[in-house]
Amino acid sequence: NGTIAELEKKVAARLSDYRYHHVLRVRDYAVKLSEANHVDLDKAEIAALVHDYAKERSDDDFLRVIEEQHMDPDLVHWGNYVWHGIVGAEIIRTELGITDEEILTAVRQHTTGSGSDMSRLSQVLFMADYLETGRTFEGVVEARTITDQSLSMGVKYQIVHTLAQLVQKETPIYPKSLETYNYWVKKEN
Ligand code: DGI
Ligand code: FE
Ligand code: FE
Ligand code: FE
Repeated sequence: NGTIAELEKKVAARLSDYRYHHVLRVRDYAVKLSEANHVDLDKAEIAALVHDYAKERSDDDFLRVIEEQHMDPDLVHWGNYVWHGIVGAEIIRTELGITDEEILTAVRQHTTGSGSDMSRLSQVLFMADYLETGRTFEGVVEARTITDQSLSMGVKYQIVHTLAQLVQKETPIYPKSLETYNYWVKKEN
């Protein structure tokens, strides 16, 4: 239901200009990765446009949705970086009318990744968010090259490097991130 232009307007209305432009760059990168990896372009475009839709909501907004939708009570112990994907998917369903479970799951998995249940669509969104042309972290060129060669090797690169950085900064690790690491680190290609 609705066109891409309408979806763009609804997303833009909920985000700062800075973050909306990130979203548009993720869309472009997701379309490019989808073409190379035989992923449905329309699903990838929609998933990218909505992936950070809830990122600028208040903590109270997320806590209310966790309670109202009877989500995992452990979620309350985490923060925006976990909520905007997992709880955000329910907000996207309600407010944007997106019901495609593959798209919603890609949004749920876009920050932490996941183990064996990551679809190619989820992998594309996870990598597009990491590699979009505005990203400038050390290693981004290498990460783009690896991902051009193999989407799954890109996923492995990202989770290894993100986890190493979180440990370096002594930041709490969400268990799903560890599950993602343990699954993908064993992958050969
Ligand atoms: O929303 P974006 O900034 O575009 O990107 P994102 O949703 O992938 O969030 C990335 C941030 O989340 C990045 O700074 C690393 C952080 N992150 C990912 N997994 C974990 C995490 N932070 C903590 N503390 N623990 C995690 O397990
Ligand atoms: Fe995000
Ligand atoms: Fe990400
Ligand atoms: Fe993002």
